[in-house]
Amino acid sequence: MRVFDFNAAIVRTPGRSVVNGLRADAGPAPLFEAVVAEQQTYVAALRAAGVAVTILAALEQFPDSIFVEDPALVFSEAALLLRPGAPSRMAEAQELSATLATRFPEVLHLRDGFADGGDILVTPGRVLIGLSARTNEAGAADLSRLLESIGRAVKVVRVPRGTLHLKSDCSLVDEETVLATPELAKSGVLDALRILVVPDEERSATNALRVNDVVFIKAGCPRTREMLEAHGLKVLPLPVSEIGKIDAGLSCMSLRWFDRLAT
Ligand code: CIR
Repeated sequence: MRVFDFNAAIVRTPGRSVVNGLRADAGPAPLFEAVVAEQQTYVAALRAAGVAVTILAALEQFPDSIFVEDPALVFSEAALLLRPGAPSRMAEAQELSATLATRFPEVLHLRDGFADGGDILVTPGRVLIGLSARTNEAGAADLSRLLESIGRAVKVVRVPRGTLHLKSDCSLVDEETVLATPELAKSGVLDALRILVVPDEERSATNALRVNDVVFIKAGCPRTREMLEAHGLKVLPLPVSEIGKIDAGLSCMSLRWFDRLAT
C-alpha cells in the first residue's frame, strides 16, 4: 500500500471563532462563511477520491481546531496524540482522544516537548520530523521514539526560518517525488527524494495533498498545476484563500489513514 492510499479521514467543523485563528502576519481575518465553504469543497473532494470522512463537531474555544492535522498523527496501525507547540492549541489533542480511541488499534501519547502534525512528512522510506517554532528537539526526540516503536524510520530535519511548518514548504506527490519551495529544495533536507520546485510566485501551492490517485493543490496556481501534470499526475485545484489567511493549507484540514477493517 502507498503512503497516500487513504480510505478514512477525520475533519472538524470550523467554529465561528475560526476567524481568530493564529496568523503570523497582520493581514485580514478570514470570513466564517467562506471558511465553511472551503471546508465543504475539501470534504467533497476527499469523498470523491474514495475517502470516508467523519466530521467532528466545532469547538468554539479552539479557533484553530479545524486544523486537525496538528494535534495528531495517524497510521493504519496506531494513532499518536501530539503536543501542539502553540499554547492555544495544546488541549486540541485531548479533544481528539475519544474519537481516535474508537478508530485505531492503539493510541500512543507524546509525553515530552512539543510537536505539530504539520511538521511531519510521511514518505515511503521514513518519516521526516521538522524542527520549527512549533516542534522542538524534545518533542522530536519523543516522537521519534514513538514512531520507531511502531516500526517507522525517522529523520529529524530543520525547517527554514520563518516557515510555520515543514509541510508549509513541501508535500509528497508520488512515492519518489516532493513538491518544495526553493529554500527547502536547496537545504538538503529532502535529499533522498526527487524535488519539483514551485515557482516563487506560487509558493503557497507547496502545501499540496496527495490522496489516492489525485493531488489536491491550491486553486489559482497554473504553473504548479502544469508542472505536476507534466510529471504525469492528476491534479485537482481547491480553494484555500480564506484558510490561507490564518496560515493554513490543504494538508492541515484532515487526518487521513487507511482503515484496514473498513475494506
Ligand atoms: C496555526 O497557526 O496553528 C493555524 N492558524 C494554522 C495551522 C496550519 N496547520 C498546518 O498547516 N498543518
